[in-house]
Amino acid sequence: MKNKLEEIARQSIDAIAAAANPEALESLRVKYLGKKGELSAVLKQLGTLSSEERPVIGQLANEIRARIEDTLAEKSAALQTALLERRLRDEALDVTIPGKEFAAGARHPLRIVWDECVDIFTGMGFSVAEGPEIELAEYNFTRLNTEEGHPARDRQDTFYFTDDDRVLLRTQTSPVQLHVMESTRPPIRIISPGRVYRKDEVDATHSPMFHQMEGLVVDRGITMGDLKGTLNTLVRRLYGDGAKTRFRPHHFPFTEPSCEVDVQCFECHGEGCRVCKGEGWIEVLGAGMVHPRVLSGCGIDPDEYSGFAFGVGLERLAMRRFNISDLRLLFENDIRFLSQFN
Ligand code: 2NL
Repeated sequence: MKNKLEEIARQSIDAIAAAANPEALESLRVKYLGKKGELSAVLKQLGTLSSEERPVIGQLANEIRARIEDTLAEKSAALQTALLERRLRDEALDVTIPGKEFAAGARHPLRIVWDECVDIFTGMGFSVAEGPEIELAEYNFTRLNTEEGHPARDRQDTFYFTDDDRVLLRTQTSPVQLHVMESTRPPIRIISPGRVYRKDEVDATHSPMFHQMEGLVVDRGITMGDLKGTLNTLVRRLYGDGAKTRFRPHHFPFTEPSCEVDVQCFECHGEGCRVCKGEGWIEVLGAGMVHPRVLSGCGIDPDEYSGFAFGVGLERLAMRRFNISDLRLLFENDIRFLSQFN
């Protein structure tokens, strides 16, 4: 029995030394020291020994149990340390490695002028109104004093969805303003930036989809003076405090009177040059006093209220601001082009 005990001691201590992880160690503890383990199996036979042998073997068994327990504890501590060292090594953070570079995005040039116009007008108390790009011809044309048969409604120029020419892609953002006039009482001060569509062939200055920002003010006693003051502010914020403007008579069906607003050429100061094509002036936007028929069509009494409205093309604004010669560059999403505007 003594031999058997020493055999268990030797085997278990070798096995513990070879254990690779805490789980293996635990199963060795069960195998040698557990209730059904090898040491218990030997101790169960103590009764078969003589009364002289029993205490000697019993003492030896206890010593061996203690030795195995110590060995297990030592090995357990060693495994924990090794595990910790391994984790420290594997999860080490090298704070000297340079950070990963990532490219910061830049706003699209159109978005830059869009945001700028929104800033200028919200600063003057305007709200931003948006609406659907699919509209009724009723709102895109008829209620804007543009009757059936008017050249602007031509199928050559407008994307109609239906054969009866009732539903279309809006050609201007004015329908948004009509919806606002129908649903709210004056005073109204809104701008409506957004996409508009016209059946144009693509070239350096035309695209079937482009962006417009219209504005509308309706209240008691609104005059051409309010129009001029507001649009002069816009032009000076866009082109600098010294910018000179010119309000030139024009015609739009939805305003009366109507005008186009020019800014004096910033390149030649009115002398005439390549930038202004010899004109000395550069056209910026169209505007006018809202036609009384447009007001009454929205349930606003033109005897009580008056208003002004205007429309700006955002592509043209961006092209001039950033000296972009071909409009197509704005829609090709070439990152080499877009990353230049920051
Ligand atoms: C341009 C300039 C313009 C308007 C748009 C407008 C909107 C309503 C009533 C009256 Cl709801 N007018 N918008 C007015 C004048 C000019 O756009 O060059 N358009 C072709």
